[in-house]
Amino acid sequence: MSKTLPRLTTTLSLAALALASAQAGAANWKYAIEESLSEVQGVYATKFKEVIEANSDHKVQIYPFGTLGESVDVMEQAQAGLLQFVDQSPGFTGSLIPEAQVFLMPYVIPEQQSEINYFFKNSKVIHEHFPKLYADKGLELLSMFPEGRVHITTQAPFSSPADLGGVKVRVMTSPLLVETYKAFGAVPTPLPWGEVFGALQTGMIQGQENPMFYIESNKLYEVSAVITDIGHNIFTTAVMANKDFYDGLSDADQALVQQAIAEATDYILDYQQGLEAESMAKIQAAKPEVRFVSLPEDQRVAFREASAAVKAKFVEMTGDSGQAILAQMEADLQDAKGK
Ligand code: 6CS
Repeated sequence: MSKTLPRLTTTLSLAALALASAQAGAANWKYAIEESLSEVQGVYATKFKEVIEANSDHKVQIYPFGTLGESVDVMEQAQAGLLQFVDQSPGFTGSLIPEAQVFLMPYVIPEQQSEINYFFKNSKVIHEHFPKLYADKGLELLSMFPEGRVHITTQAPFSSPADLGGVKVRVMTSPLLVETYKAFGAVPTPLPWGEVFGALQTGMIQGQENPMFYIESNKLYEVSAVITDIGHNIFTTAVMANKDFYDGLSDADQALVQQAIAEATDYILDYQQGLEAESMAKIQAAKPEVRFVSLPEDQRVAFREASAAVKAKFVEMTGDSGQAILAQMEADLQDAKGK
């Protein structure tokens, strides 16, 4: 036997040990989203994954919509610790954390993109108040970001709440969205996302609301005649981690997660510049007869006035806690003015 063999064996076992310990520190994190990889939540999650994987031995596996169930199923899996990260929008979180519905209230968020971005990056309501509410549900709130202005698809044009009388409009499952569309004169129909296209196709519902990119990527225009902007809201979403998992991470890994979240948030705000116009152009090319309507200000007034009842409902649903959230949000939006 060669005398060098024991030394070689030692060297090899040291290398194996180093590899094993690196692997012990290397984790596989599961991250579920409500959209496909090429849609806004998917682009965000992909950037997050890139930053994590470029700066550690960890791997991030992204589960797009449809792979693990509907949004509510995925949230249960995240709360149970089966998933480490989850993206869920307040339109669904509203039944778990009623205060999250503040993001659904019509005519509250400004229309100016720079103000919207400033609000999402700097507001106290998002960075100080909501983390406590999410923590109570076993979730570490990592980020909230906008996904674009919400548009309403219908089969016929409308210019007033009276025109929406009897029109069944699908909403996400938040009770506040139901109140919103009641106030807007329509018949709100809460449905999980997976049922929306079929319900439009069969005429079970006549309309729904979503950002333009989502109307385009899911071909909702194929089962709609009119796409209307009444300027009532933007679509907000949130990324969270299972709280026990997050609390159990080393300081270095928590810092890494925060770095990936910060980079993904900057990236997604930038990524969405021009996305609405591009999506509109694609819809126009695919179905030239689709009618785009932007309600003039004098016709928006009736919808703005109707939204006062929604604010009252929000306060009724959330009590003192919701009122404090609303007051902080209004102060943050005031601070974002002109930014
Ligand atoms: O309307 C919905 O249910 C979906 N809309 C968007 C933009 N993202 C995910 C959500 O499931």
